[in-house]
Amino acid sequence: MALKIYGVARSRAFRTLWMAKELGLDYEHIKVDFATGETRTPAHLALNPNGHIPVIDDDGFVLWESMAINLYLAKKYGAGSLYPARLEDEARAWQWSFWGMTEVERPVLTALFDRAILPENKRDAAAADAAEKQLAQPLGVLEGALSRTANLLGGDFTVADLNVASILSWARPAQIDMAPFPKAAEWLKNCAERPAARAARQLQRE
Ligand SMILES: N[C@@H](CCC(=O)N[C@@H](CS)C(=O)NCC(=O)O)C(=O)O
Repeated sequence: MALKIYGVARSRAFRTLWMAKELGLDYEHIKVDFATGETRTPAHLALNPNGHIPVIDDDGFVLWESMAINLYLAKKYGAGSLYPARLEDEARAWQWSFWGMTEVERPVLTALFDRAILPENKRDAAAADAAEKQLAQPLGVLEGALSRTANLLGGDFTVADLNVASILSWARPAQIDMAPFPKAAEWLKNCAERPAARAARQLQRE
C-alpha cells in the first residue's frame, strides 16, 4: 500500500485519519500508541525525531506535524475540492490551520486534561477555567467568520474546516460551553457529523 498512517486514532492522528477518510484513500494504519512508549522507540524516532504521532509515509515520502500532513494530503489527493483552487483560498486554509494550532489547541487541551483526562486528584480546575476563558477570544473570531459563511473558506467544507474542527473536537469532552458561539457550535456539529468524521471516530473505539 502506498500510504502509511502512523498513530492511534485517539491522538492527533485522528485528524489525518479523518482526512484520509474524506479523500477516500486506501491506506495502511500503523497504530503506534503514545501511551505505551512506542512513539519513543528508535524505529519511530527514525520516522519522526520529535517522537510524536501522526506521521505519514506516502510511497517513501515521510512527513510529520498533523496540519502539514493534512494540507499535503488534501493538496495531493483533493485539489479543487477539499483543497482550494485559488491561491488566496489556499493561503486562508494555511491561516486557519496555523491559527488553530497557535490560538486554540493549547487552551482546549488544558481544559481537556484538567477536566477529563488526568486522574481526578491531579486535575486543576482553576487552570481549566482559565483556559476556557482564554478560548473566548479565538472562539469569538471563529463565530465572526462563520456568521458570514457556512464554512471557513465559503460555502464548501475544505481542509481548513477539517483542521480547525479536528482541534475543536476536544471542546465537548473538555466541557467548553459553546452556547455563546452558536454559529461555531452549529458548524462544529456539522463537521463532526460528516460520514468521514464518524468513520474516523469509530477507529477510536476499536
Ligand atoms: N504538533 C504535533 C504534535 C504531535 C503530538 O504531540 N502528538 C502526541 C499524541 S496526540 C504524541 O505523539 N505524544 C507522544 C509522545 O510525545 O511521545 C502535531 O500536530 O502533529
